[in-house]
Amino acid sequence: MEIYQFIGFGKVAKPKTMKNILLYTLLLLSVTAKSQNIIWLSPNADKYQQKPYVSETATLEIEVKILASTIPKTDDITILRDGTAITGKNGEGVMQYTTYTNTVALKNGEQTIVIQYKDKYGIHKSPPLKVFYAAGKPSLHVFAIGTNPADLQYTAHDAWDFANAFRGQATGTNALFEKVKVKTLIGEEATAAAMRQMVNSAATDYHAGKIQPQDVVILFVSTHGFVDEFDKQLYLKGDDYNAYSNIATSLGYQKILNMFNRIPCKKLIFLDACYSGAGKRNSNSKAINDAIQQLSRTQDGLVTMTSSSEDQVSYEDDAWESGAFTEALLQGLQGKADGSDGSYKNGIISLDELCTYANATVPQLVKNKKSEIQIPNRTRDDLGNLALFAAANFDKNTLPFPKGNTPEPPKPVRNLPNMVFVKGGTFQMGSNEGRDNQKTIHSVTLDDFYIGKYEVTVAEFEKFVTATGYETDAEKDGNSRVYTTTWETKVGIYWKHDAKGNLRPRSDYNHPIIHVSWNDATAYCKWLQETTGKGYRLPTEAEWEYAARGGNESKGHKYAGTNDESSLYRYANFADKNIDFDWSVKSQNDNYTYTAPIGKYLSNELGIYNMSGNVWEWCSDWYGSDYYKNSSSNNPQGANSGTDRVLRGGSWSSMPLRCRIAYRNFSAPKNRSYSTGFRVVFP
Ligand SMILES: [Ca+2]
Ligand SMILES: [Ca+2]
Repeated sequence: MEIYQFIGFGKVAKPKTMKNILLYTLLLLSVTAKSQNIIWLSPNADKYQQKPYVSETATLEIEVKILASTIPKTDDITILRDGTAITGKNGEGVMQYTTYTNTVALKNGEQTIVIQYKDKYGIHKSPPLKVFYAAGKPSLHVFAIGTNPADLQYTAHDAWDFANAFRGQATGTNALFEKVKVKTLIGEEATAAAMRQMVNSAATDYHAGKIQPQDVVILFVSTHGFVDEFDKQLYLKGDDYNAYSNIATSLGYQKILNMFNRIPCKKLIFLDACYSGAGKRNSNSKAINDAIQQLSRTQDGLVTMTSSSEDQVSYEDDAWESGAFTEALLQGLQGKADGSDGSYKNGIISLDELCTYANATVPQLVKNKKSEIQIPNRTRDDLGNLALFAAANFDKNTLPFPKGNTPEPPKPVRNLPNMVFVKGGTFQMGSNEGRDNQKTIHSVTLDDFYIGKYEVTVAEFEKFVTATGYETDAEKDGNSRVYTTTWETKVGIYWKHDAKGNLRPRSDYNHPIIHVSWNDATAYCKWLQETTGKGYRLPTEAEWEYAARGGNESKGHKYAGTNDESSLYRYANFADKNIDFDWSVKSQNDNYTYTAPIGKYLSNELGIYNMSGNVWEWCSDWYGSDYYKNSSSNNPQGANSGTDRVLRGGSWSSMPLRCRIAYRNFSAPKNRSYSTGFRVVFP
């Protein structure tokens, strides 16, 4: 057995089984065959081949294992720093069996350490170890990304507030950092391309010397995330995210790690990777956390903290004016985290203290407001005692939240569609003008109902899609109908696009939803039903016409709100002088070429908007061209069967004739276009 001690496997149990004896023999043969080896034990040079090991102190404890055919002597060992032999700080070092330890004095900056061992066979060198040491304080680099999804209020604010809280950390007597540099991407500027560029800039800044190895880099990201079904990777959605090019419009978490792996700093990632639902964030947090845990563990000097743990949802609330996670982090930095991990209070918040405080506080906040469970999660604790923040230098309001980046996300997403009460009654449905399908004026009696004051907006529809993951017919089939200079079916167009097929800016989410089929409109109503317990549905054709006529306050107008075709521009968005159709009315200007935001024109007698024009509106009925001849008089529901559903009211592309209240249009239930939308009724 002595032979094993001789080559120095002192820390390994002696072989007791045949299998182990065989392994030992193979190892021995391999050592002998390759002659001598010097292996770094500490620091582990394998981990630092490309980037330097960053020493916090001016001296470095080293430990190597020397595999040799004879017992090494300390005299035979030399420490080379940048090729020059130096003596160890404590003299000649210690040789214990095959393990050699010593303490090396470091120069300022980067240097290469090599351990050399000389025997009768020659000189043997360890792999080089790059070491970086900097006297003085590190600098802090904060990168903060906050997109502005319509279903969440505070993601952009969170990123802004978190980043700016650090601005004061380089000032005053207790400043922890030499410099603090803050970069933010907020709201619309946080496109996927800009996010990638920001992450890349950390690596380029490092190679340009703007970020030093001893520095601390913090990345804070607050946005929706998803785990791709094909590559199982976590992606963080850009503000320009669209489902058709979901990867291209997102930032891969793996991409962040790849870039961060190139820089040897201490890297902290705070991730609020929201997933869905108003006021809720990542509802598939298990998949997200699994992806983060798996990836981050392999990265050096990197801690990732997420806003919630497995199978939990992250929340935000008006009372905090932020997500629970950011609220707790900011409270912690302001001083509440000091001593939270059991250490004494010293005014300095360490990473451990901040994480401990967030872990204790987020569940409380969420339990109090939402009666739900949310516990933040972190990948590992090897940077735990990193001093992060001097509480006295908390600086939340150095800069106001940027204007022009939609600081207040569209409010309607929080609200249900605005509804107008329509008192039931009896009216004369149909008209003797126009096509035959409108003729046979007949008496119809309706019960009371409520109808949408406006057409359903893009923001309202997005709320539904975000909550349910619903795919519209346009998305399933991969196209919709748009108007460019001609009418055309265009690939890749769906509810996020405008009538020309361009992606709508978020500021246009107050326009009516278009590119939705009857099926889509019905699915939206069903979701509203399930969410509210109220009987949301599409209006019947009779309800639509009665409401458009002004119900029991009707003045008998031809168009919703007016009988005067020459003043239609005040009541409706139709084919006016702004668009060049053969049938455009060049004498009128309604100010909009395509769709107009809801509520832009005058309402009808009941205070309902855009019943004439803007977008065609789906009704629940099957279309029957001669239905009026044998319609039931009491709450008629339309034809018993058919191939098309009813569309009413005309649109931005219609001549006045088609914007008349009595005008009947129709299309197949899965058809959708630049001009088809809807509004809802209940019960
Ligand atoms: Ca118009
Ligand atoms: Ca309309």
